[in-house]
Amino acid sequence: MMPQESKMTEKTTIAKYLIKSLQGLGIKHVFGVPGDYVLDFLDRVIENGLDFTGTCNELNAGYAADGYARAHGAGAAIVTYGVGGFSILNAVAGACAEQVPLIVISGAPHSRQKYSSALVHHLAGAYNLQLDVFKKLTVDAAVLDNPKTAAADIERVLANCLAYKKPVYFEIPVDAVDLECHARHNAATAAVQRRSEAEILAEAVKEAADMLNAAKNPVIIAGVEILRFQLAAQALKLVETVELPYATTISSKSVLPELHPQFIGVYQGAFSRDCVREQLEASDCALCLGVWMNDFNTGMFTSKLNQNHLINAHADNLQIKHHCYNNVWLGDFITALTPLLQPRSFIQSHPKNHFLPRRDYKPQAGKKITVRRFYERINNLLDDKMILVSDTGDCICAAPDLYIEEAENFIAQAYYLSIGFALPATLGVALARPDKRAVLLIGDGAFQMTAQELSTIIRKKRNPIIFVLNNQGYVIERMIHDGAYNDIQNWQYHKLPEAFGASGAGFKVQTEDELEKAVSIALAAKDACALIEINLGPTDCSDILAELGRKVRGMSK
Ligand SMILES: Cc1ncc(C[n+]2csc(CCOP(=O)(O)OP(=O)(O)O)c2C)c(N)n1
Ligand SMILES: [Mg+2]
Repeated sequence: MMPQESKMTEKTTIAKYLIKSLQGLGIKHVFGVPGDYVLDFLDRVIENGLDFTGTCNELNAGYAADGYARAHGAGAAIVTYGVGGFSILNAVAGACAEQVPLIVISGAPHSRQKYSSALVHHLAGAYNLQLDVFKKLTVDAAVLDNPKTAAADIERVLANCLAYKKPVYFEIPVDAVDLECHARHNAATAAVQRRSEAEILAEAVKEAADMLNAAKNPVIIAGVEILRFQLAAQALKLVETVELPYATTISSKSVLPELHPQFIGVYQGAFSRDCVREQLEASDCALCLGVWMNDFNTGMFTSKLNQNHLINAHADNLQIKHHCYNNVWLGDFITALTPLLQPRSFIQSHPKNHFLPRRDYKPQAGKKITVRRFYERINNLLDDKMILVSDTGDCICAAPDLYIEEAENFIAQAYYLSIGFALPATLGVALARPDKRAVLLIGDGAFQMTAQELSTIIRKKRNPIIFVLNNQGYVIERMIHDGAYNDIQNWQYHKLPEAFGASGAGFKVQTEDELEKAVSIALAAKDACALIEINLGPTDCSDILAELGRKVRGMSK
């Protein structure tokens, strides 16, 4: 697992080497909140040319860095000890669950105080408590207090972050920031290769190829690991070489382009559109590439994919029917499998039916806006210059039906599902991808969790179009189990841009023509953010949410 060796070393400092290593990963923007234990490190960050974006709290810094990582490959957040470190934890848990390479850097008290057990501020218990907690949610962690080992620690921790696509943690005591250390010249932090065992790979590939070649109507399901491990080009090559129809899941929506003749739709078990479900469940061989079979991706475990017809490849192992192969790396499997498959004729194997969500949309003056009509309008708004970000709530239930033309233009925390993720994540996406315009769908409940970050979006002059779906509370919970606890204070959401310093960027929409007007102003103001508040009935929701509510209600009985 060690990066490539190089004997040339150069004199640097712990802080400078960590910053240079982040820059080596292509990171230009970092997020966080200052505090006395991290100020010297933040000075080095700024002096060495990283853009530090201060967020309103640490949780939001974590979400912003997560969004940046999803859009860019890796992201970093910088916090102070204790109060900052413990505040960011839910974002780290989300990155751990969703396999996102999020790098957390925390300042820490002077080493002398640690060794004398001085009762310094922000200490919640033992000095190593924060490190111990982070170790549970990260793939690797290091305290950078020893100049002899710091450079190697930095390289190892970052290499593991990228290899396993999991969060990592660094802690730097204030006295260690400027300690001199020797680091390898041009250390290739990213040079970690995941490998397969050749004989196991060959046997697995042969069995999979025989099964696929003998099948009458095979299909491919492209999963989220294709996205995380940057295997989309290889997966698309396989799909196009063999001309098989493919589907995705909500976690992997848009991992391959949806504007493609072989695309069937998003599969979610019984929640899928009929034409998607029928083709997948009638298939006599489904090749699943990096699919997470969790509750949300399988329509609350209603999926009826026959285990006897499944080839289920994950990052490091592969299951065919009822047996497993270990030490088979997904990238190697796809590359080795492609030439062994007999190409089908497109006419014979192309999807019998795609789910085509885009319909003509003509606004009707004075007509109250509904959930169904709103998403019809969104489907006519999205294009290949936009990245759609969705929070948890009815919007993620409606998302399978939204049409994302180009690959990798959809971002959501579709498994961990922490509400409020998407607004700060949009800040990260907007900084990582200035070439695209972010479009955010977020419920009023989720928005109230992390709303302050709208002010950072405005401060950083980003231009997302933010739709706040105001149904006066938690409609997803209302559909599952209603009670007064699902109602929230009805904010004047459209007034917030002005309160945060952006005049003319807020719109309140009650009718279809008001939506039209707001959208056209937002599109014309290409460089400014817009917040469009959509006023919906308290139980108006998507078909999928209505079905999910029935299912979850049934499960709890
Ligand atoms: C941090 C967090 N707390 C609580 C929940 C449980 N939860 C899931 S959806 C939801 C309501 C979301 O409301 P809103 O954002 O308004 O979307 P809507 O359901 O109304 O479309 C809640 C509270 C959660 N997923 N994450
Ligand atoms: Mg709501």
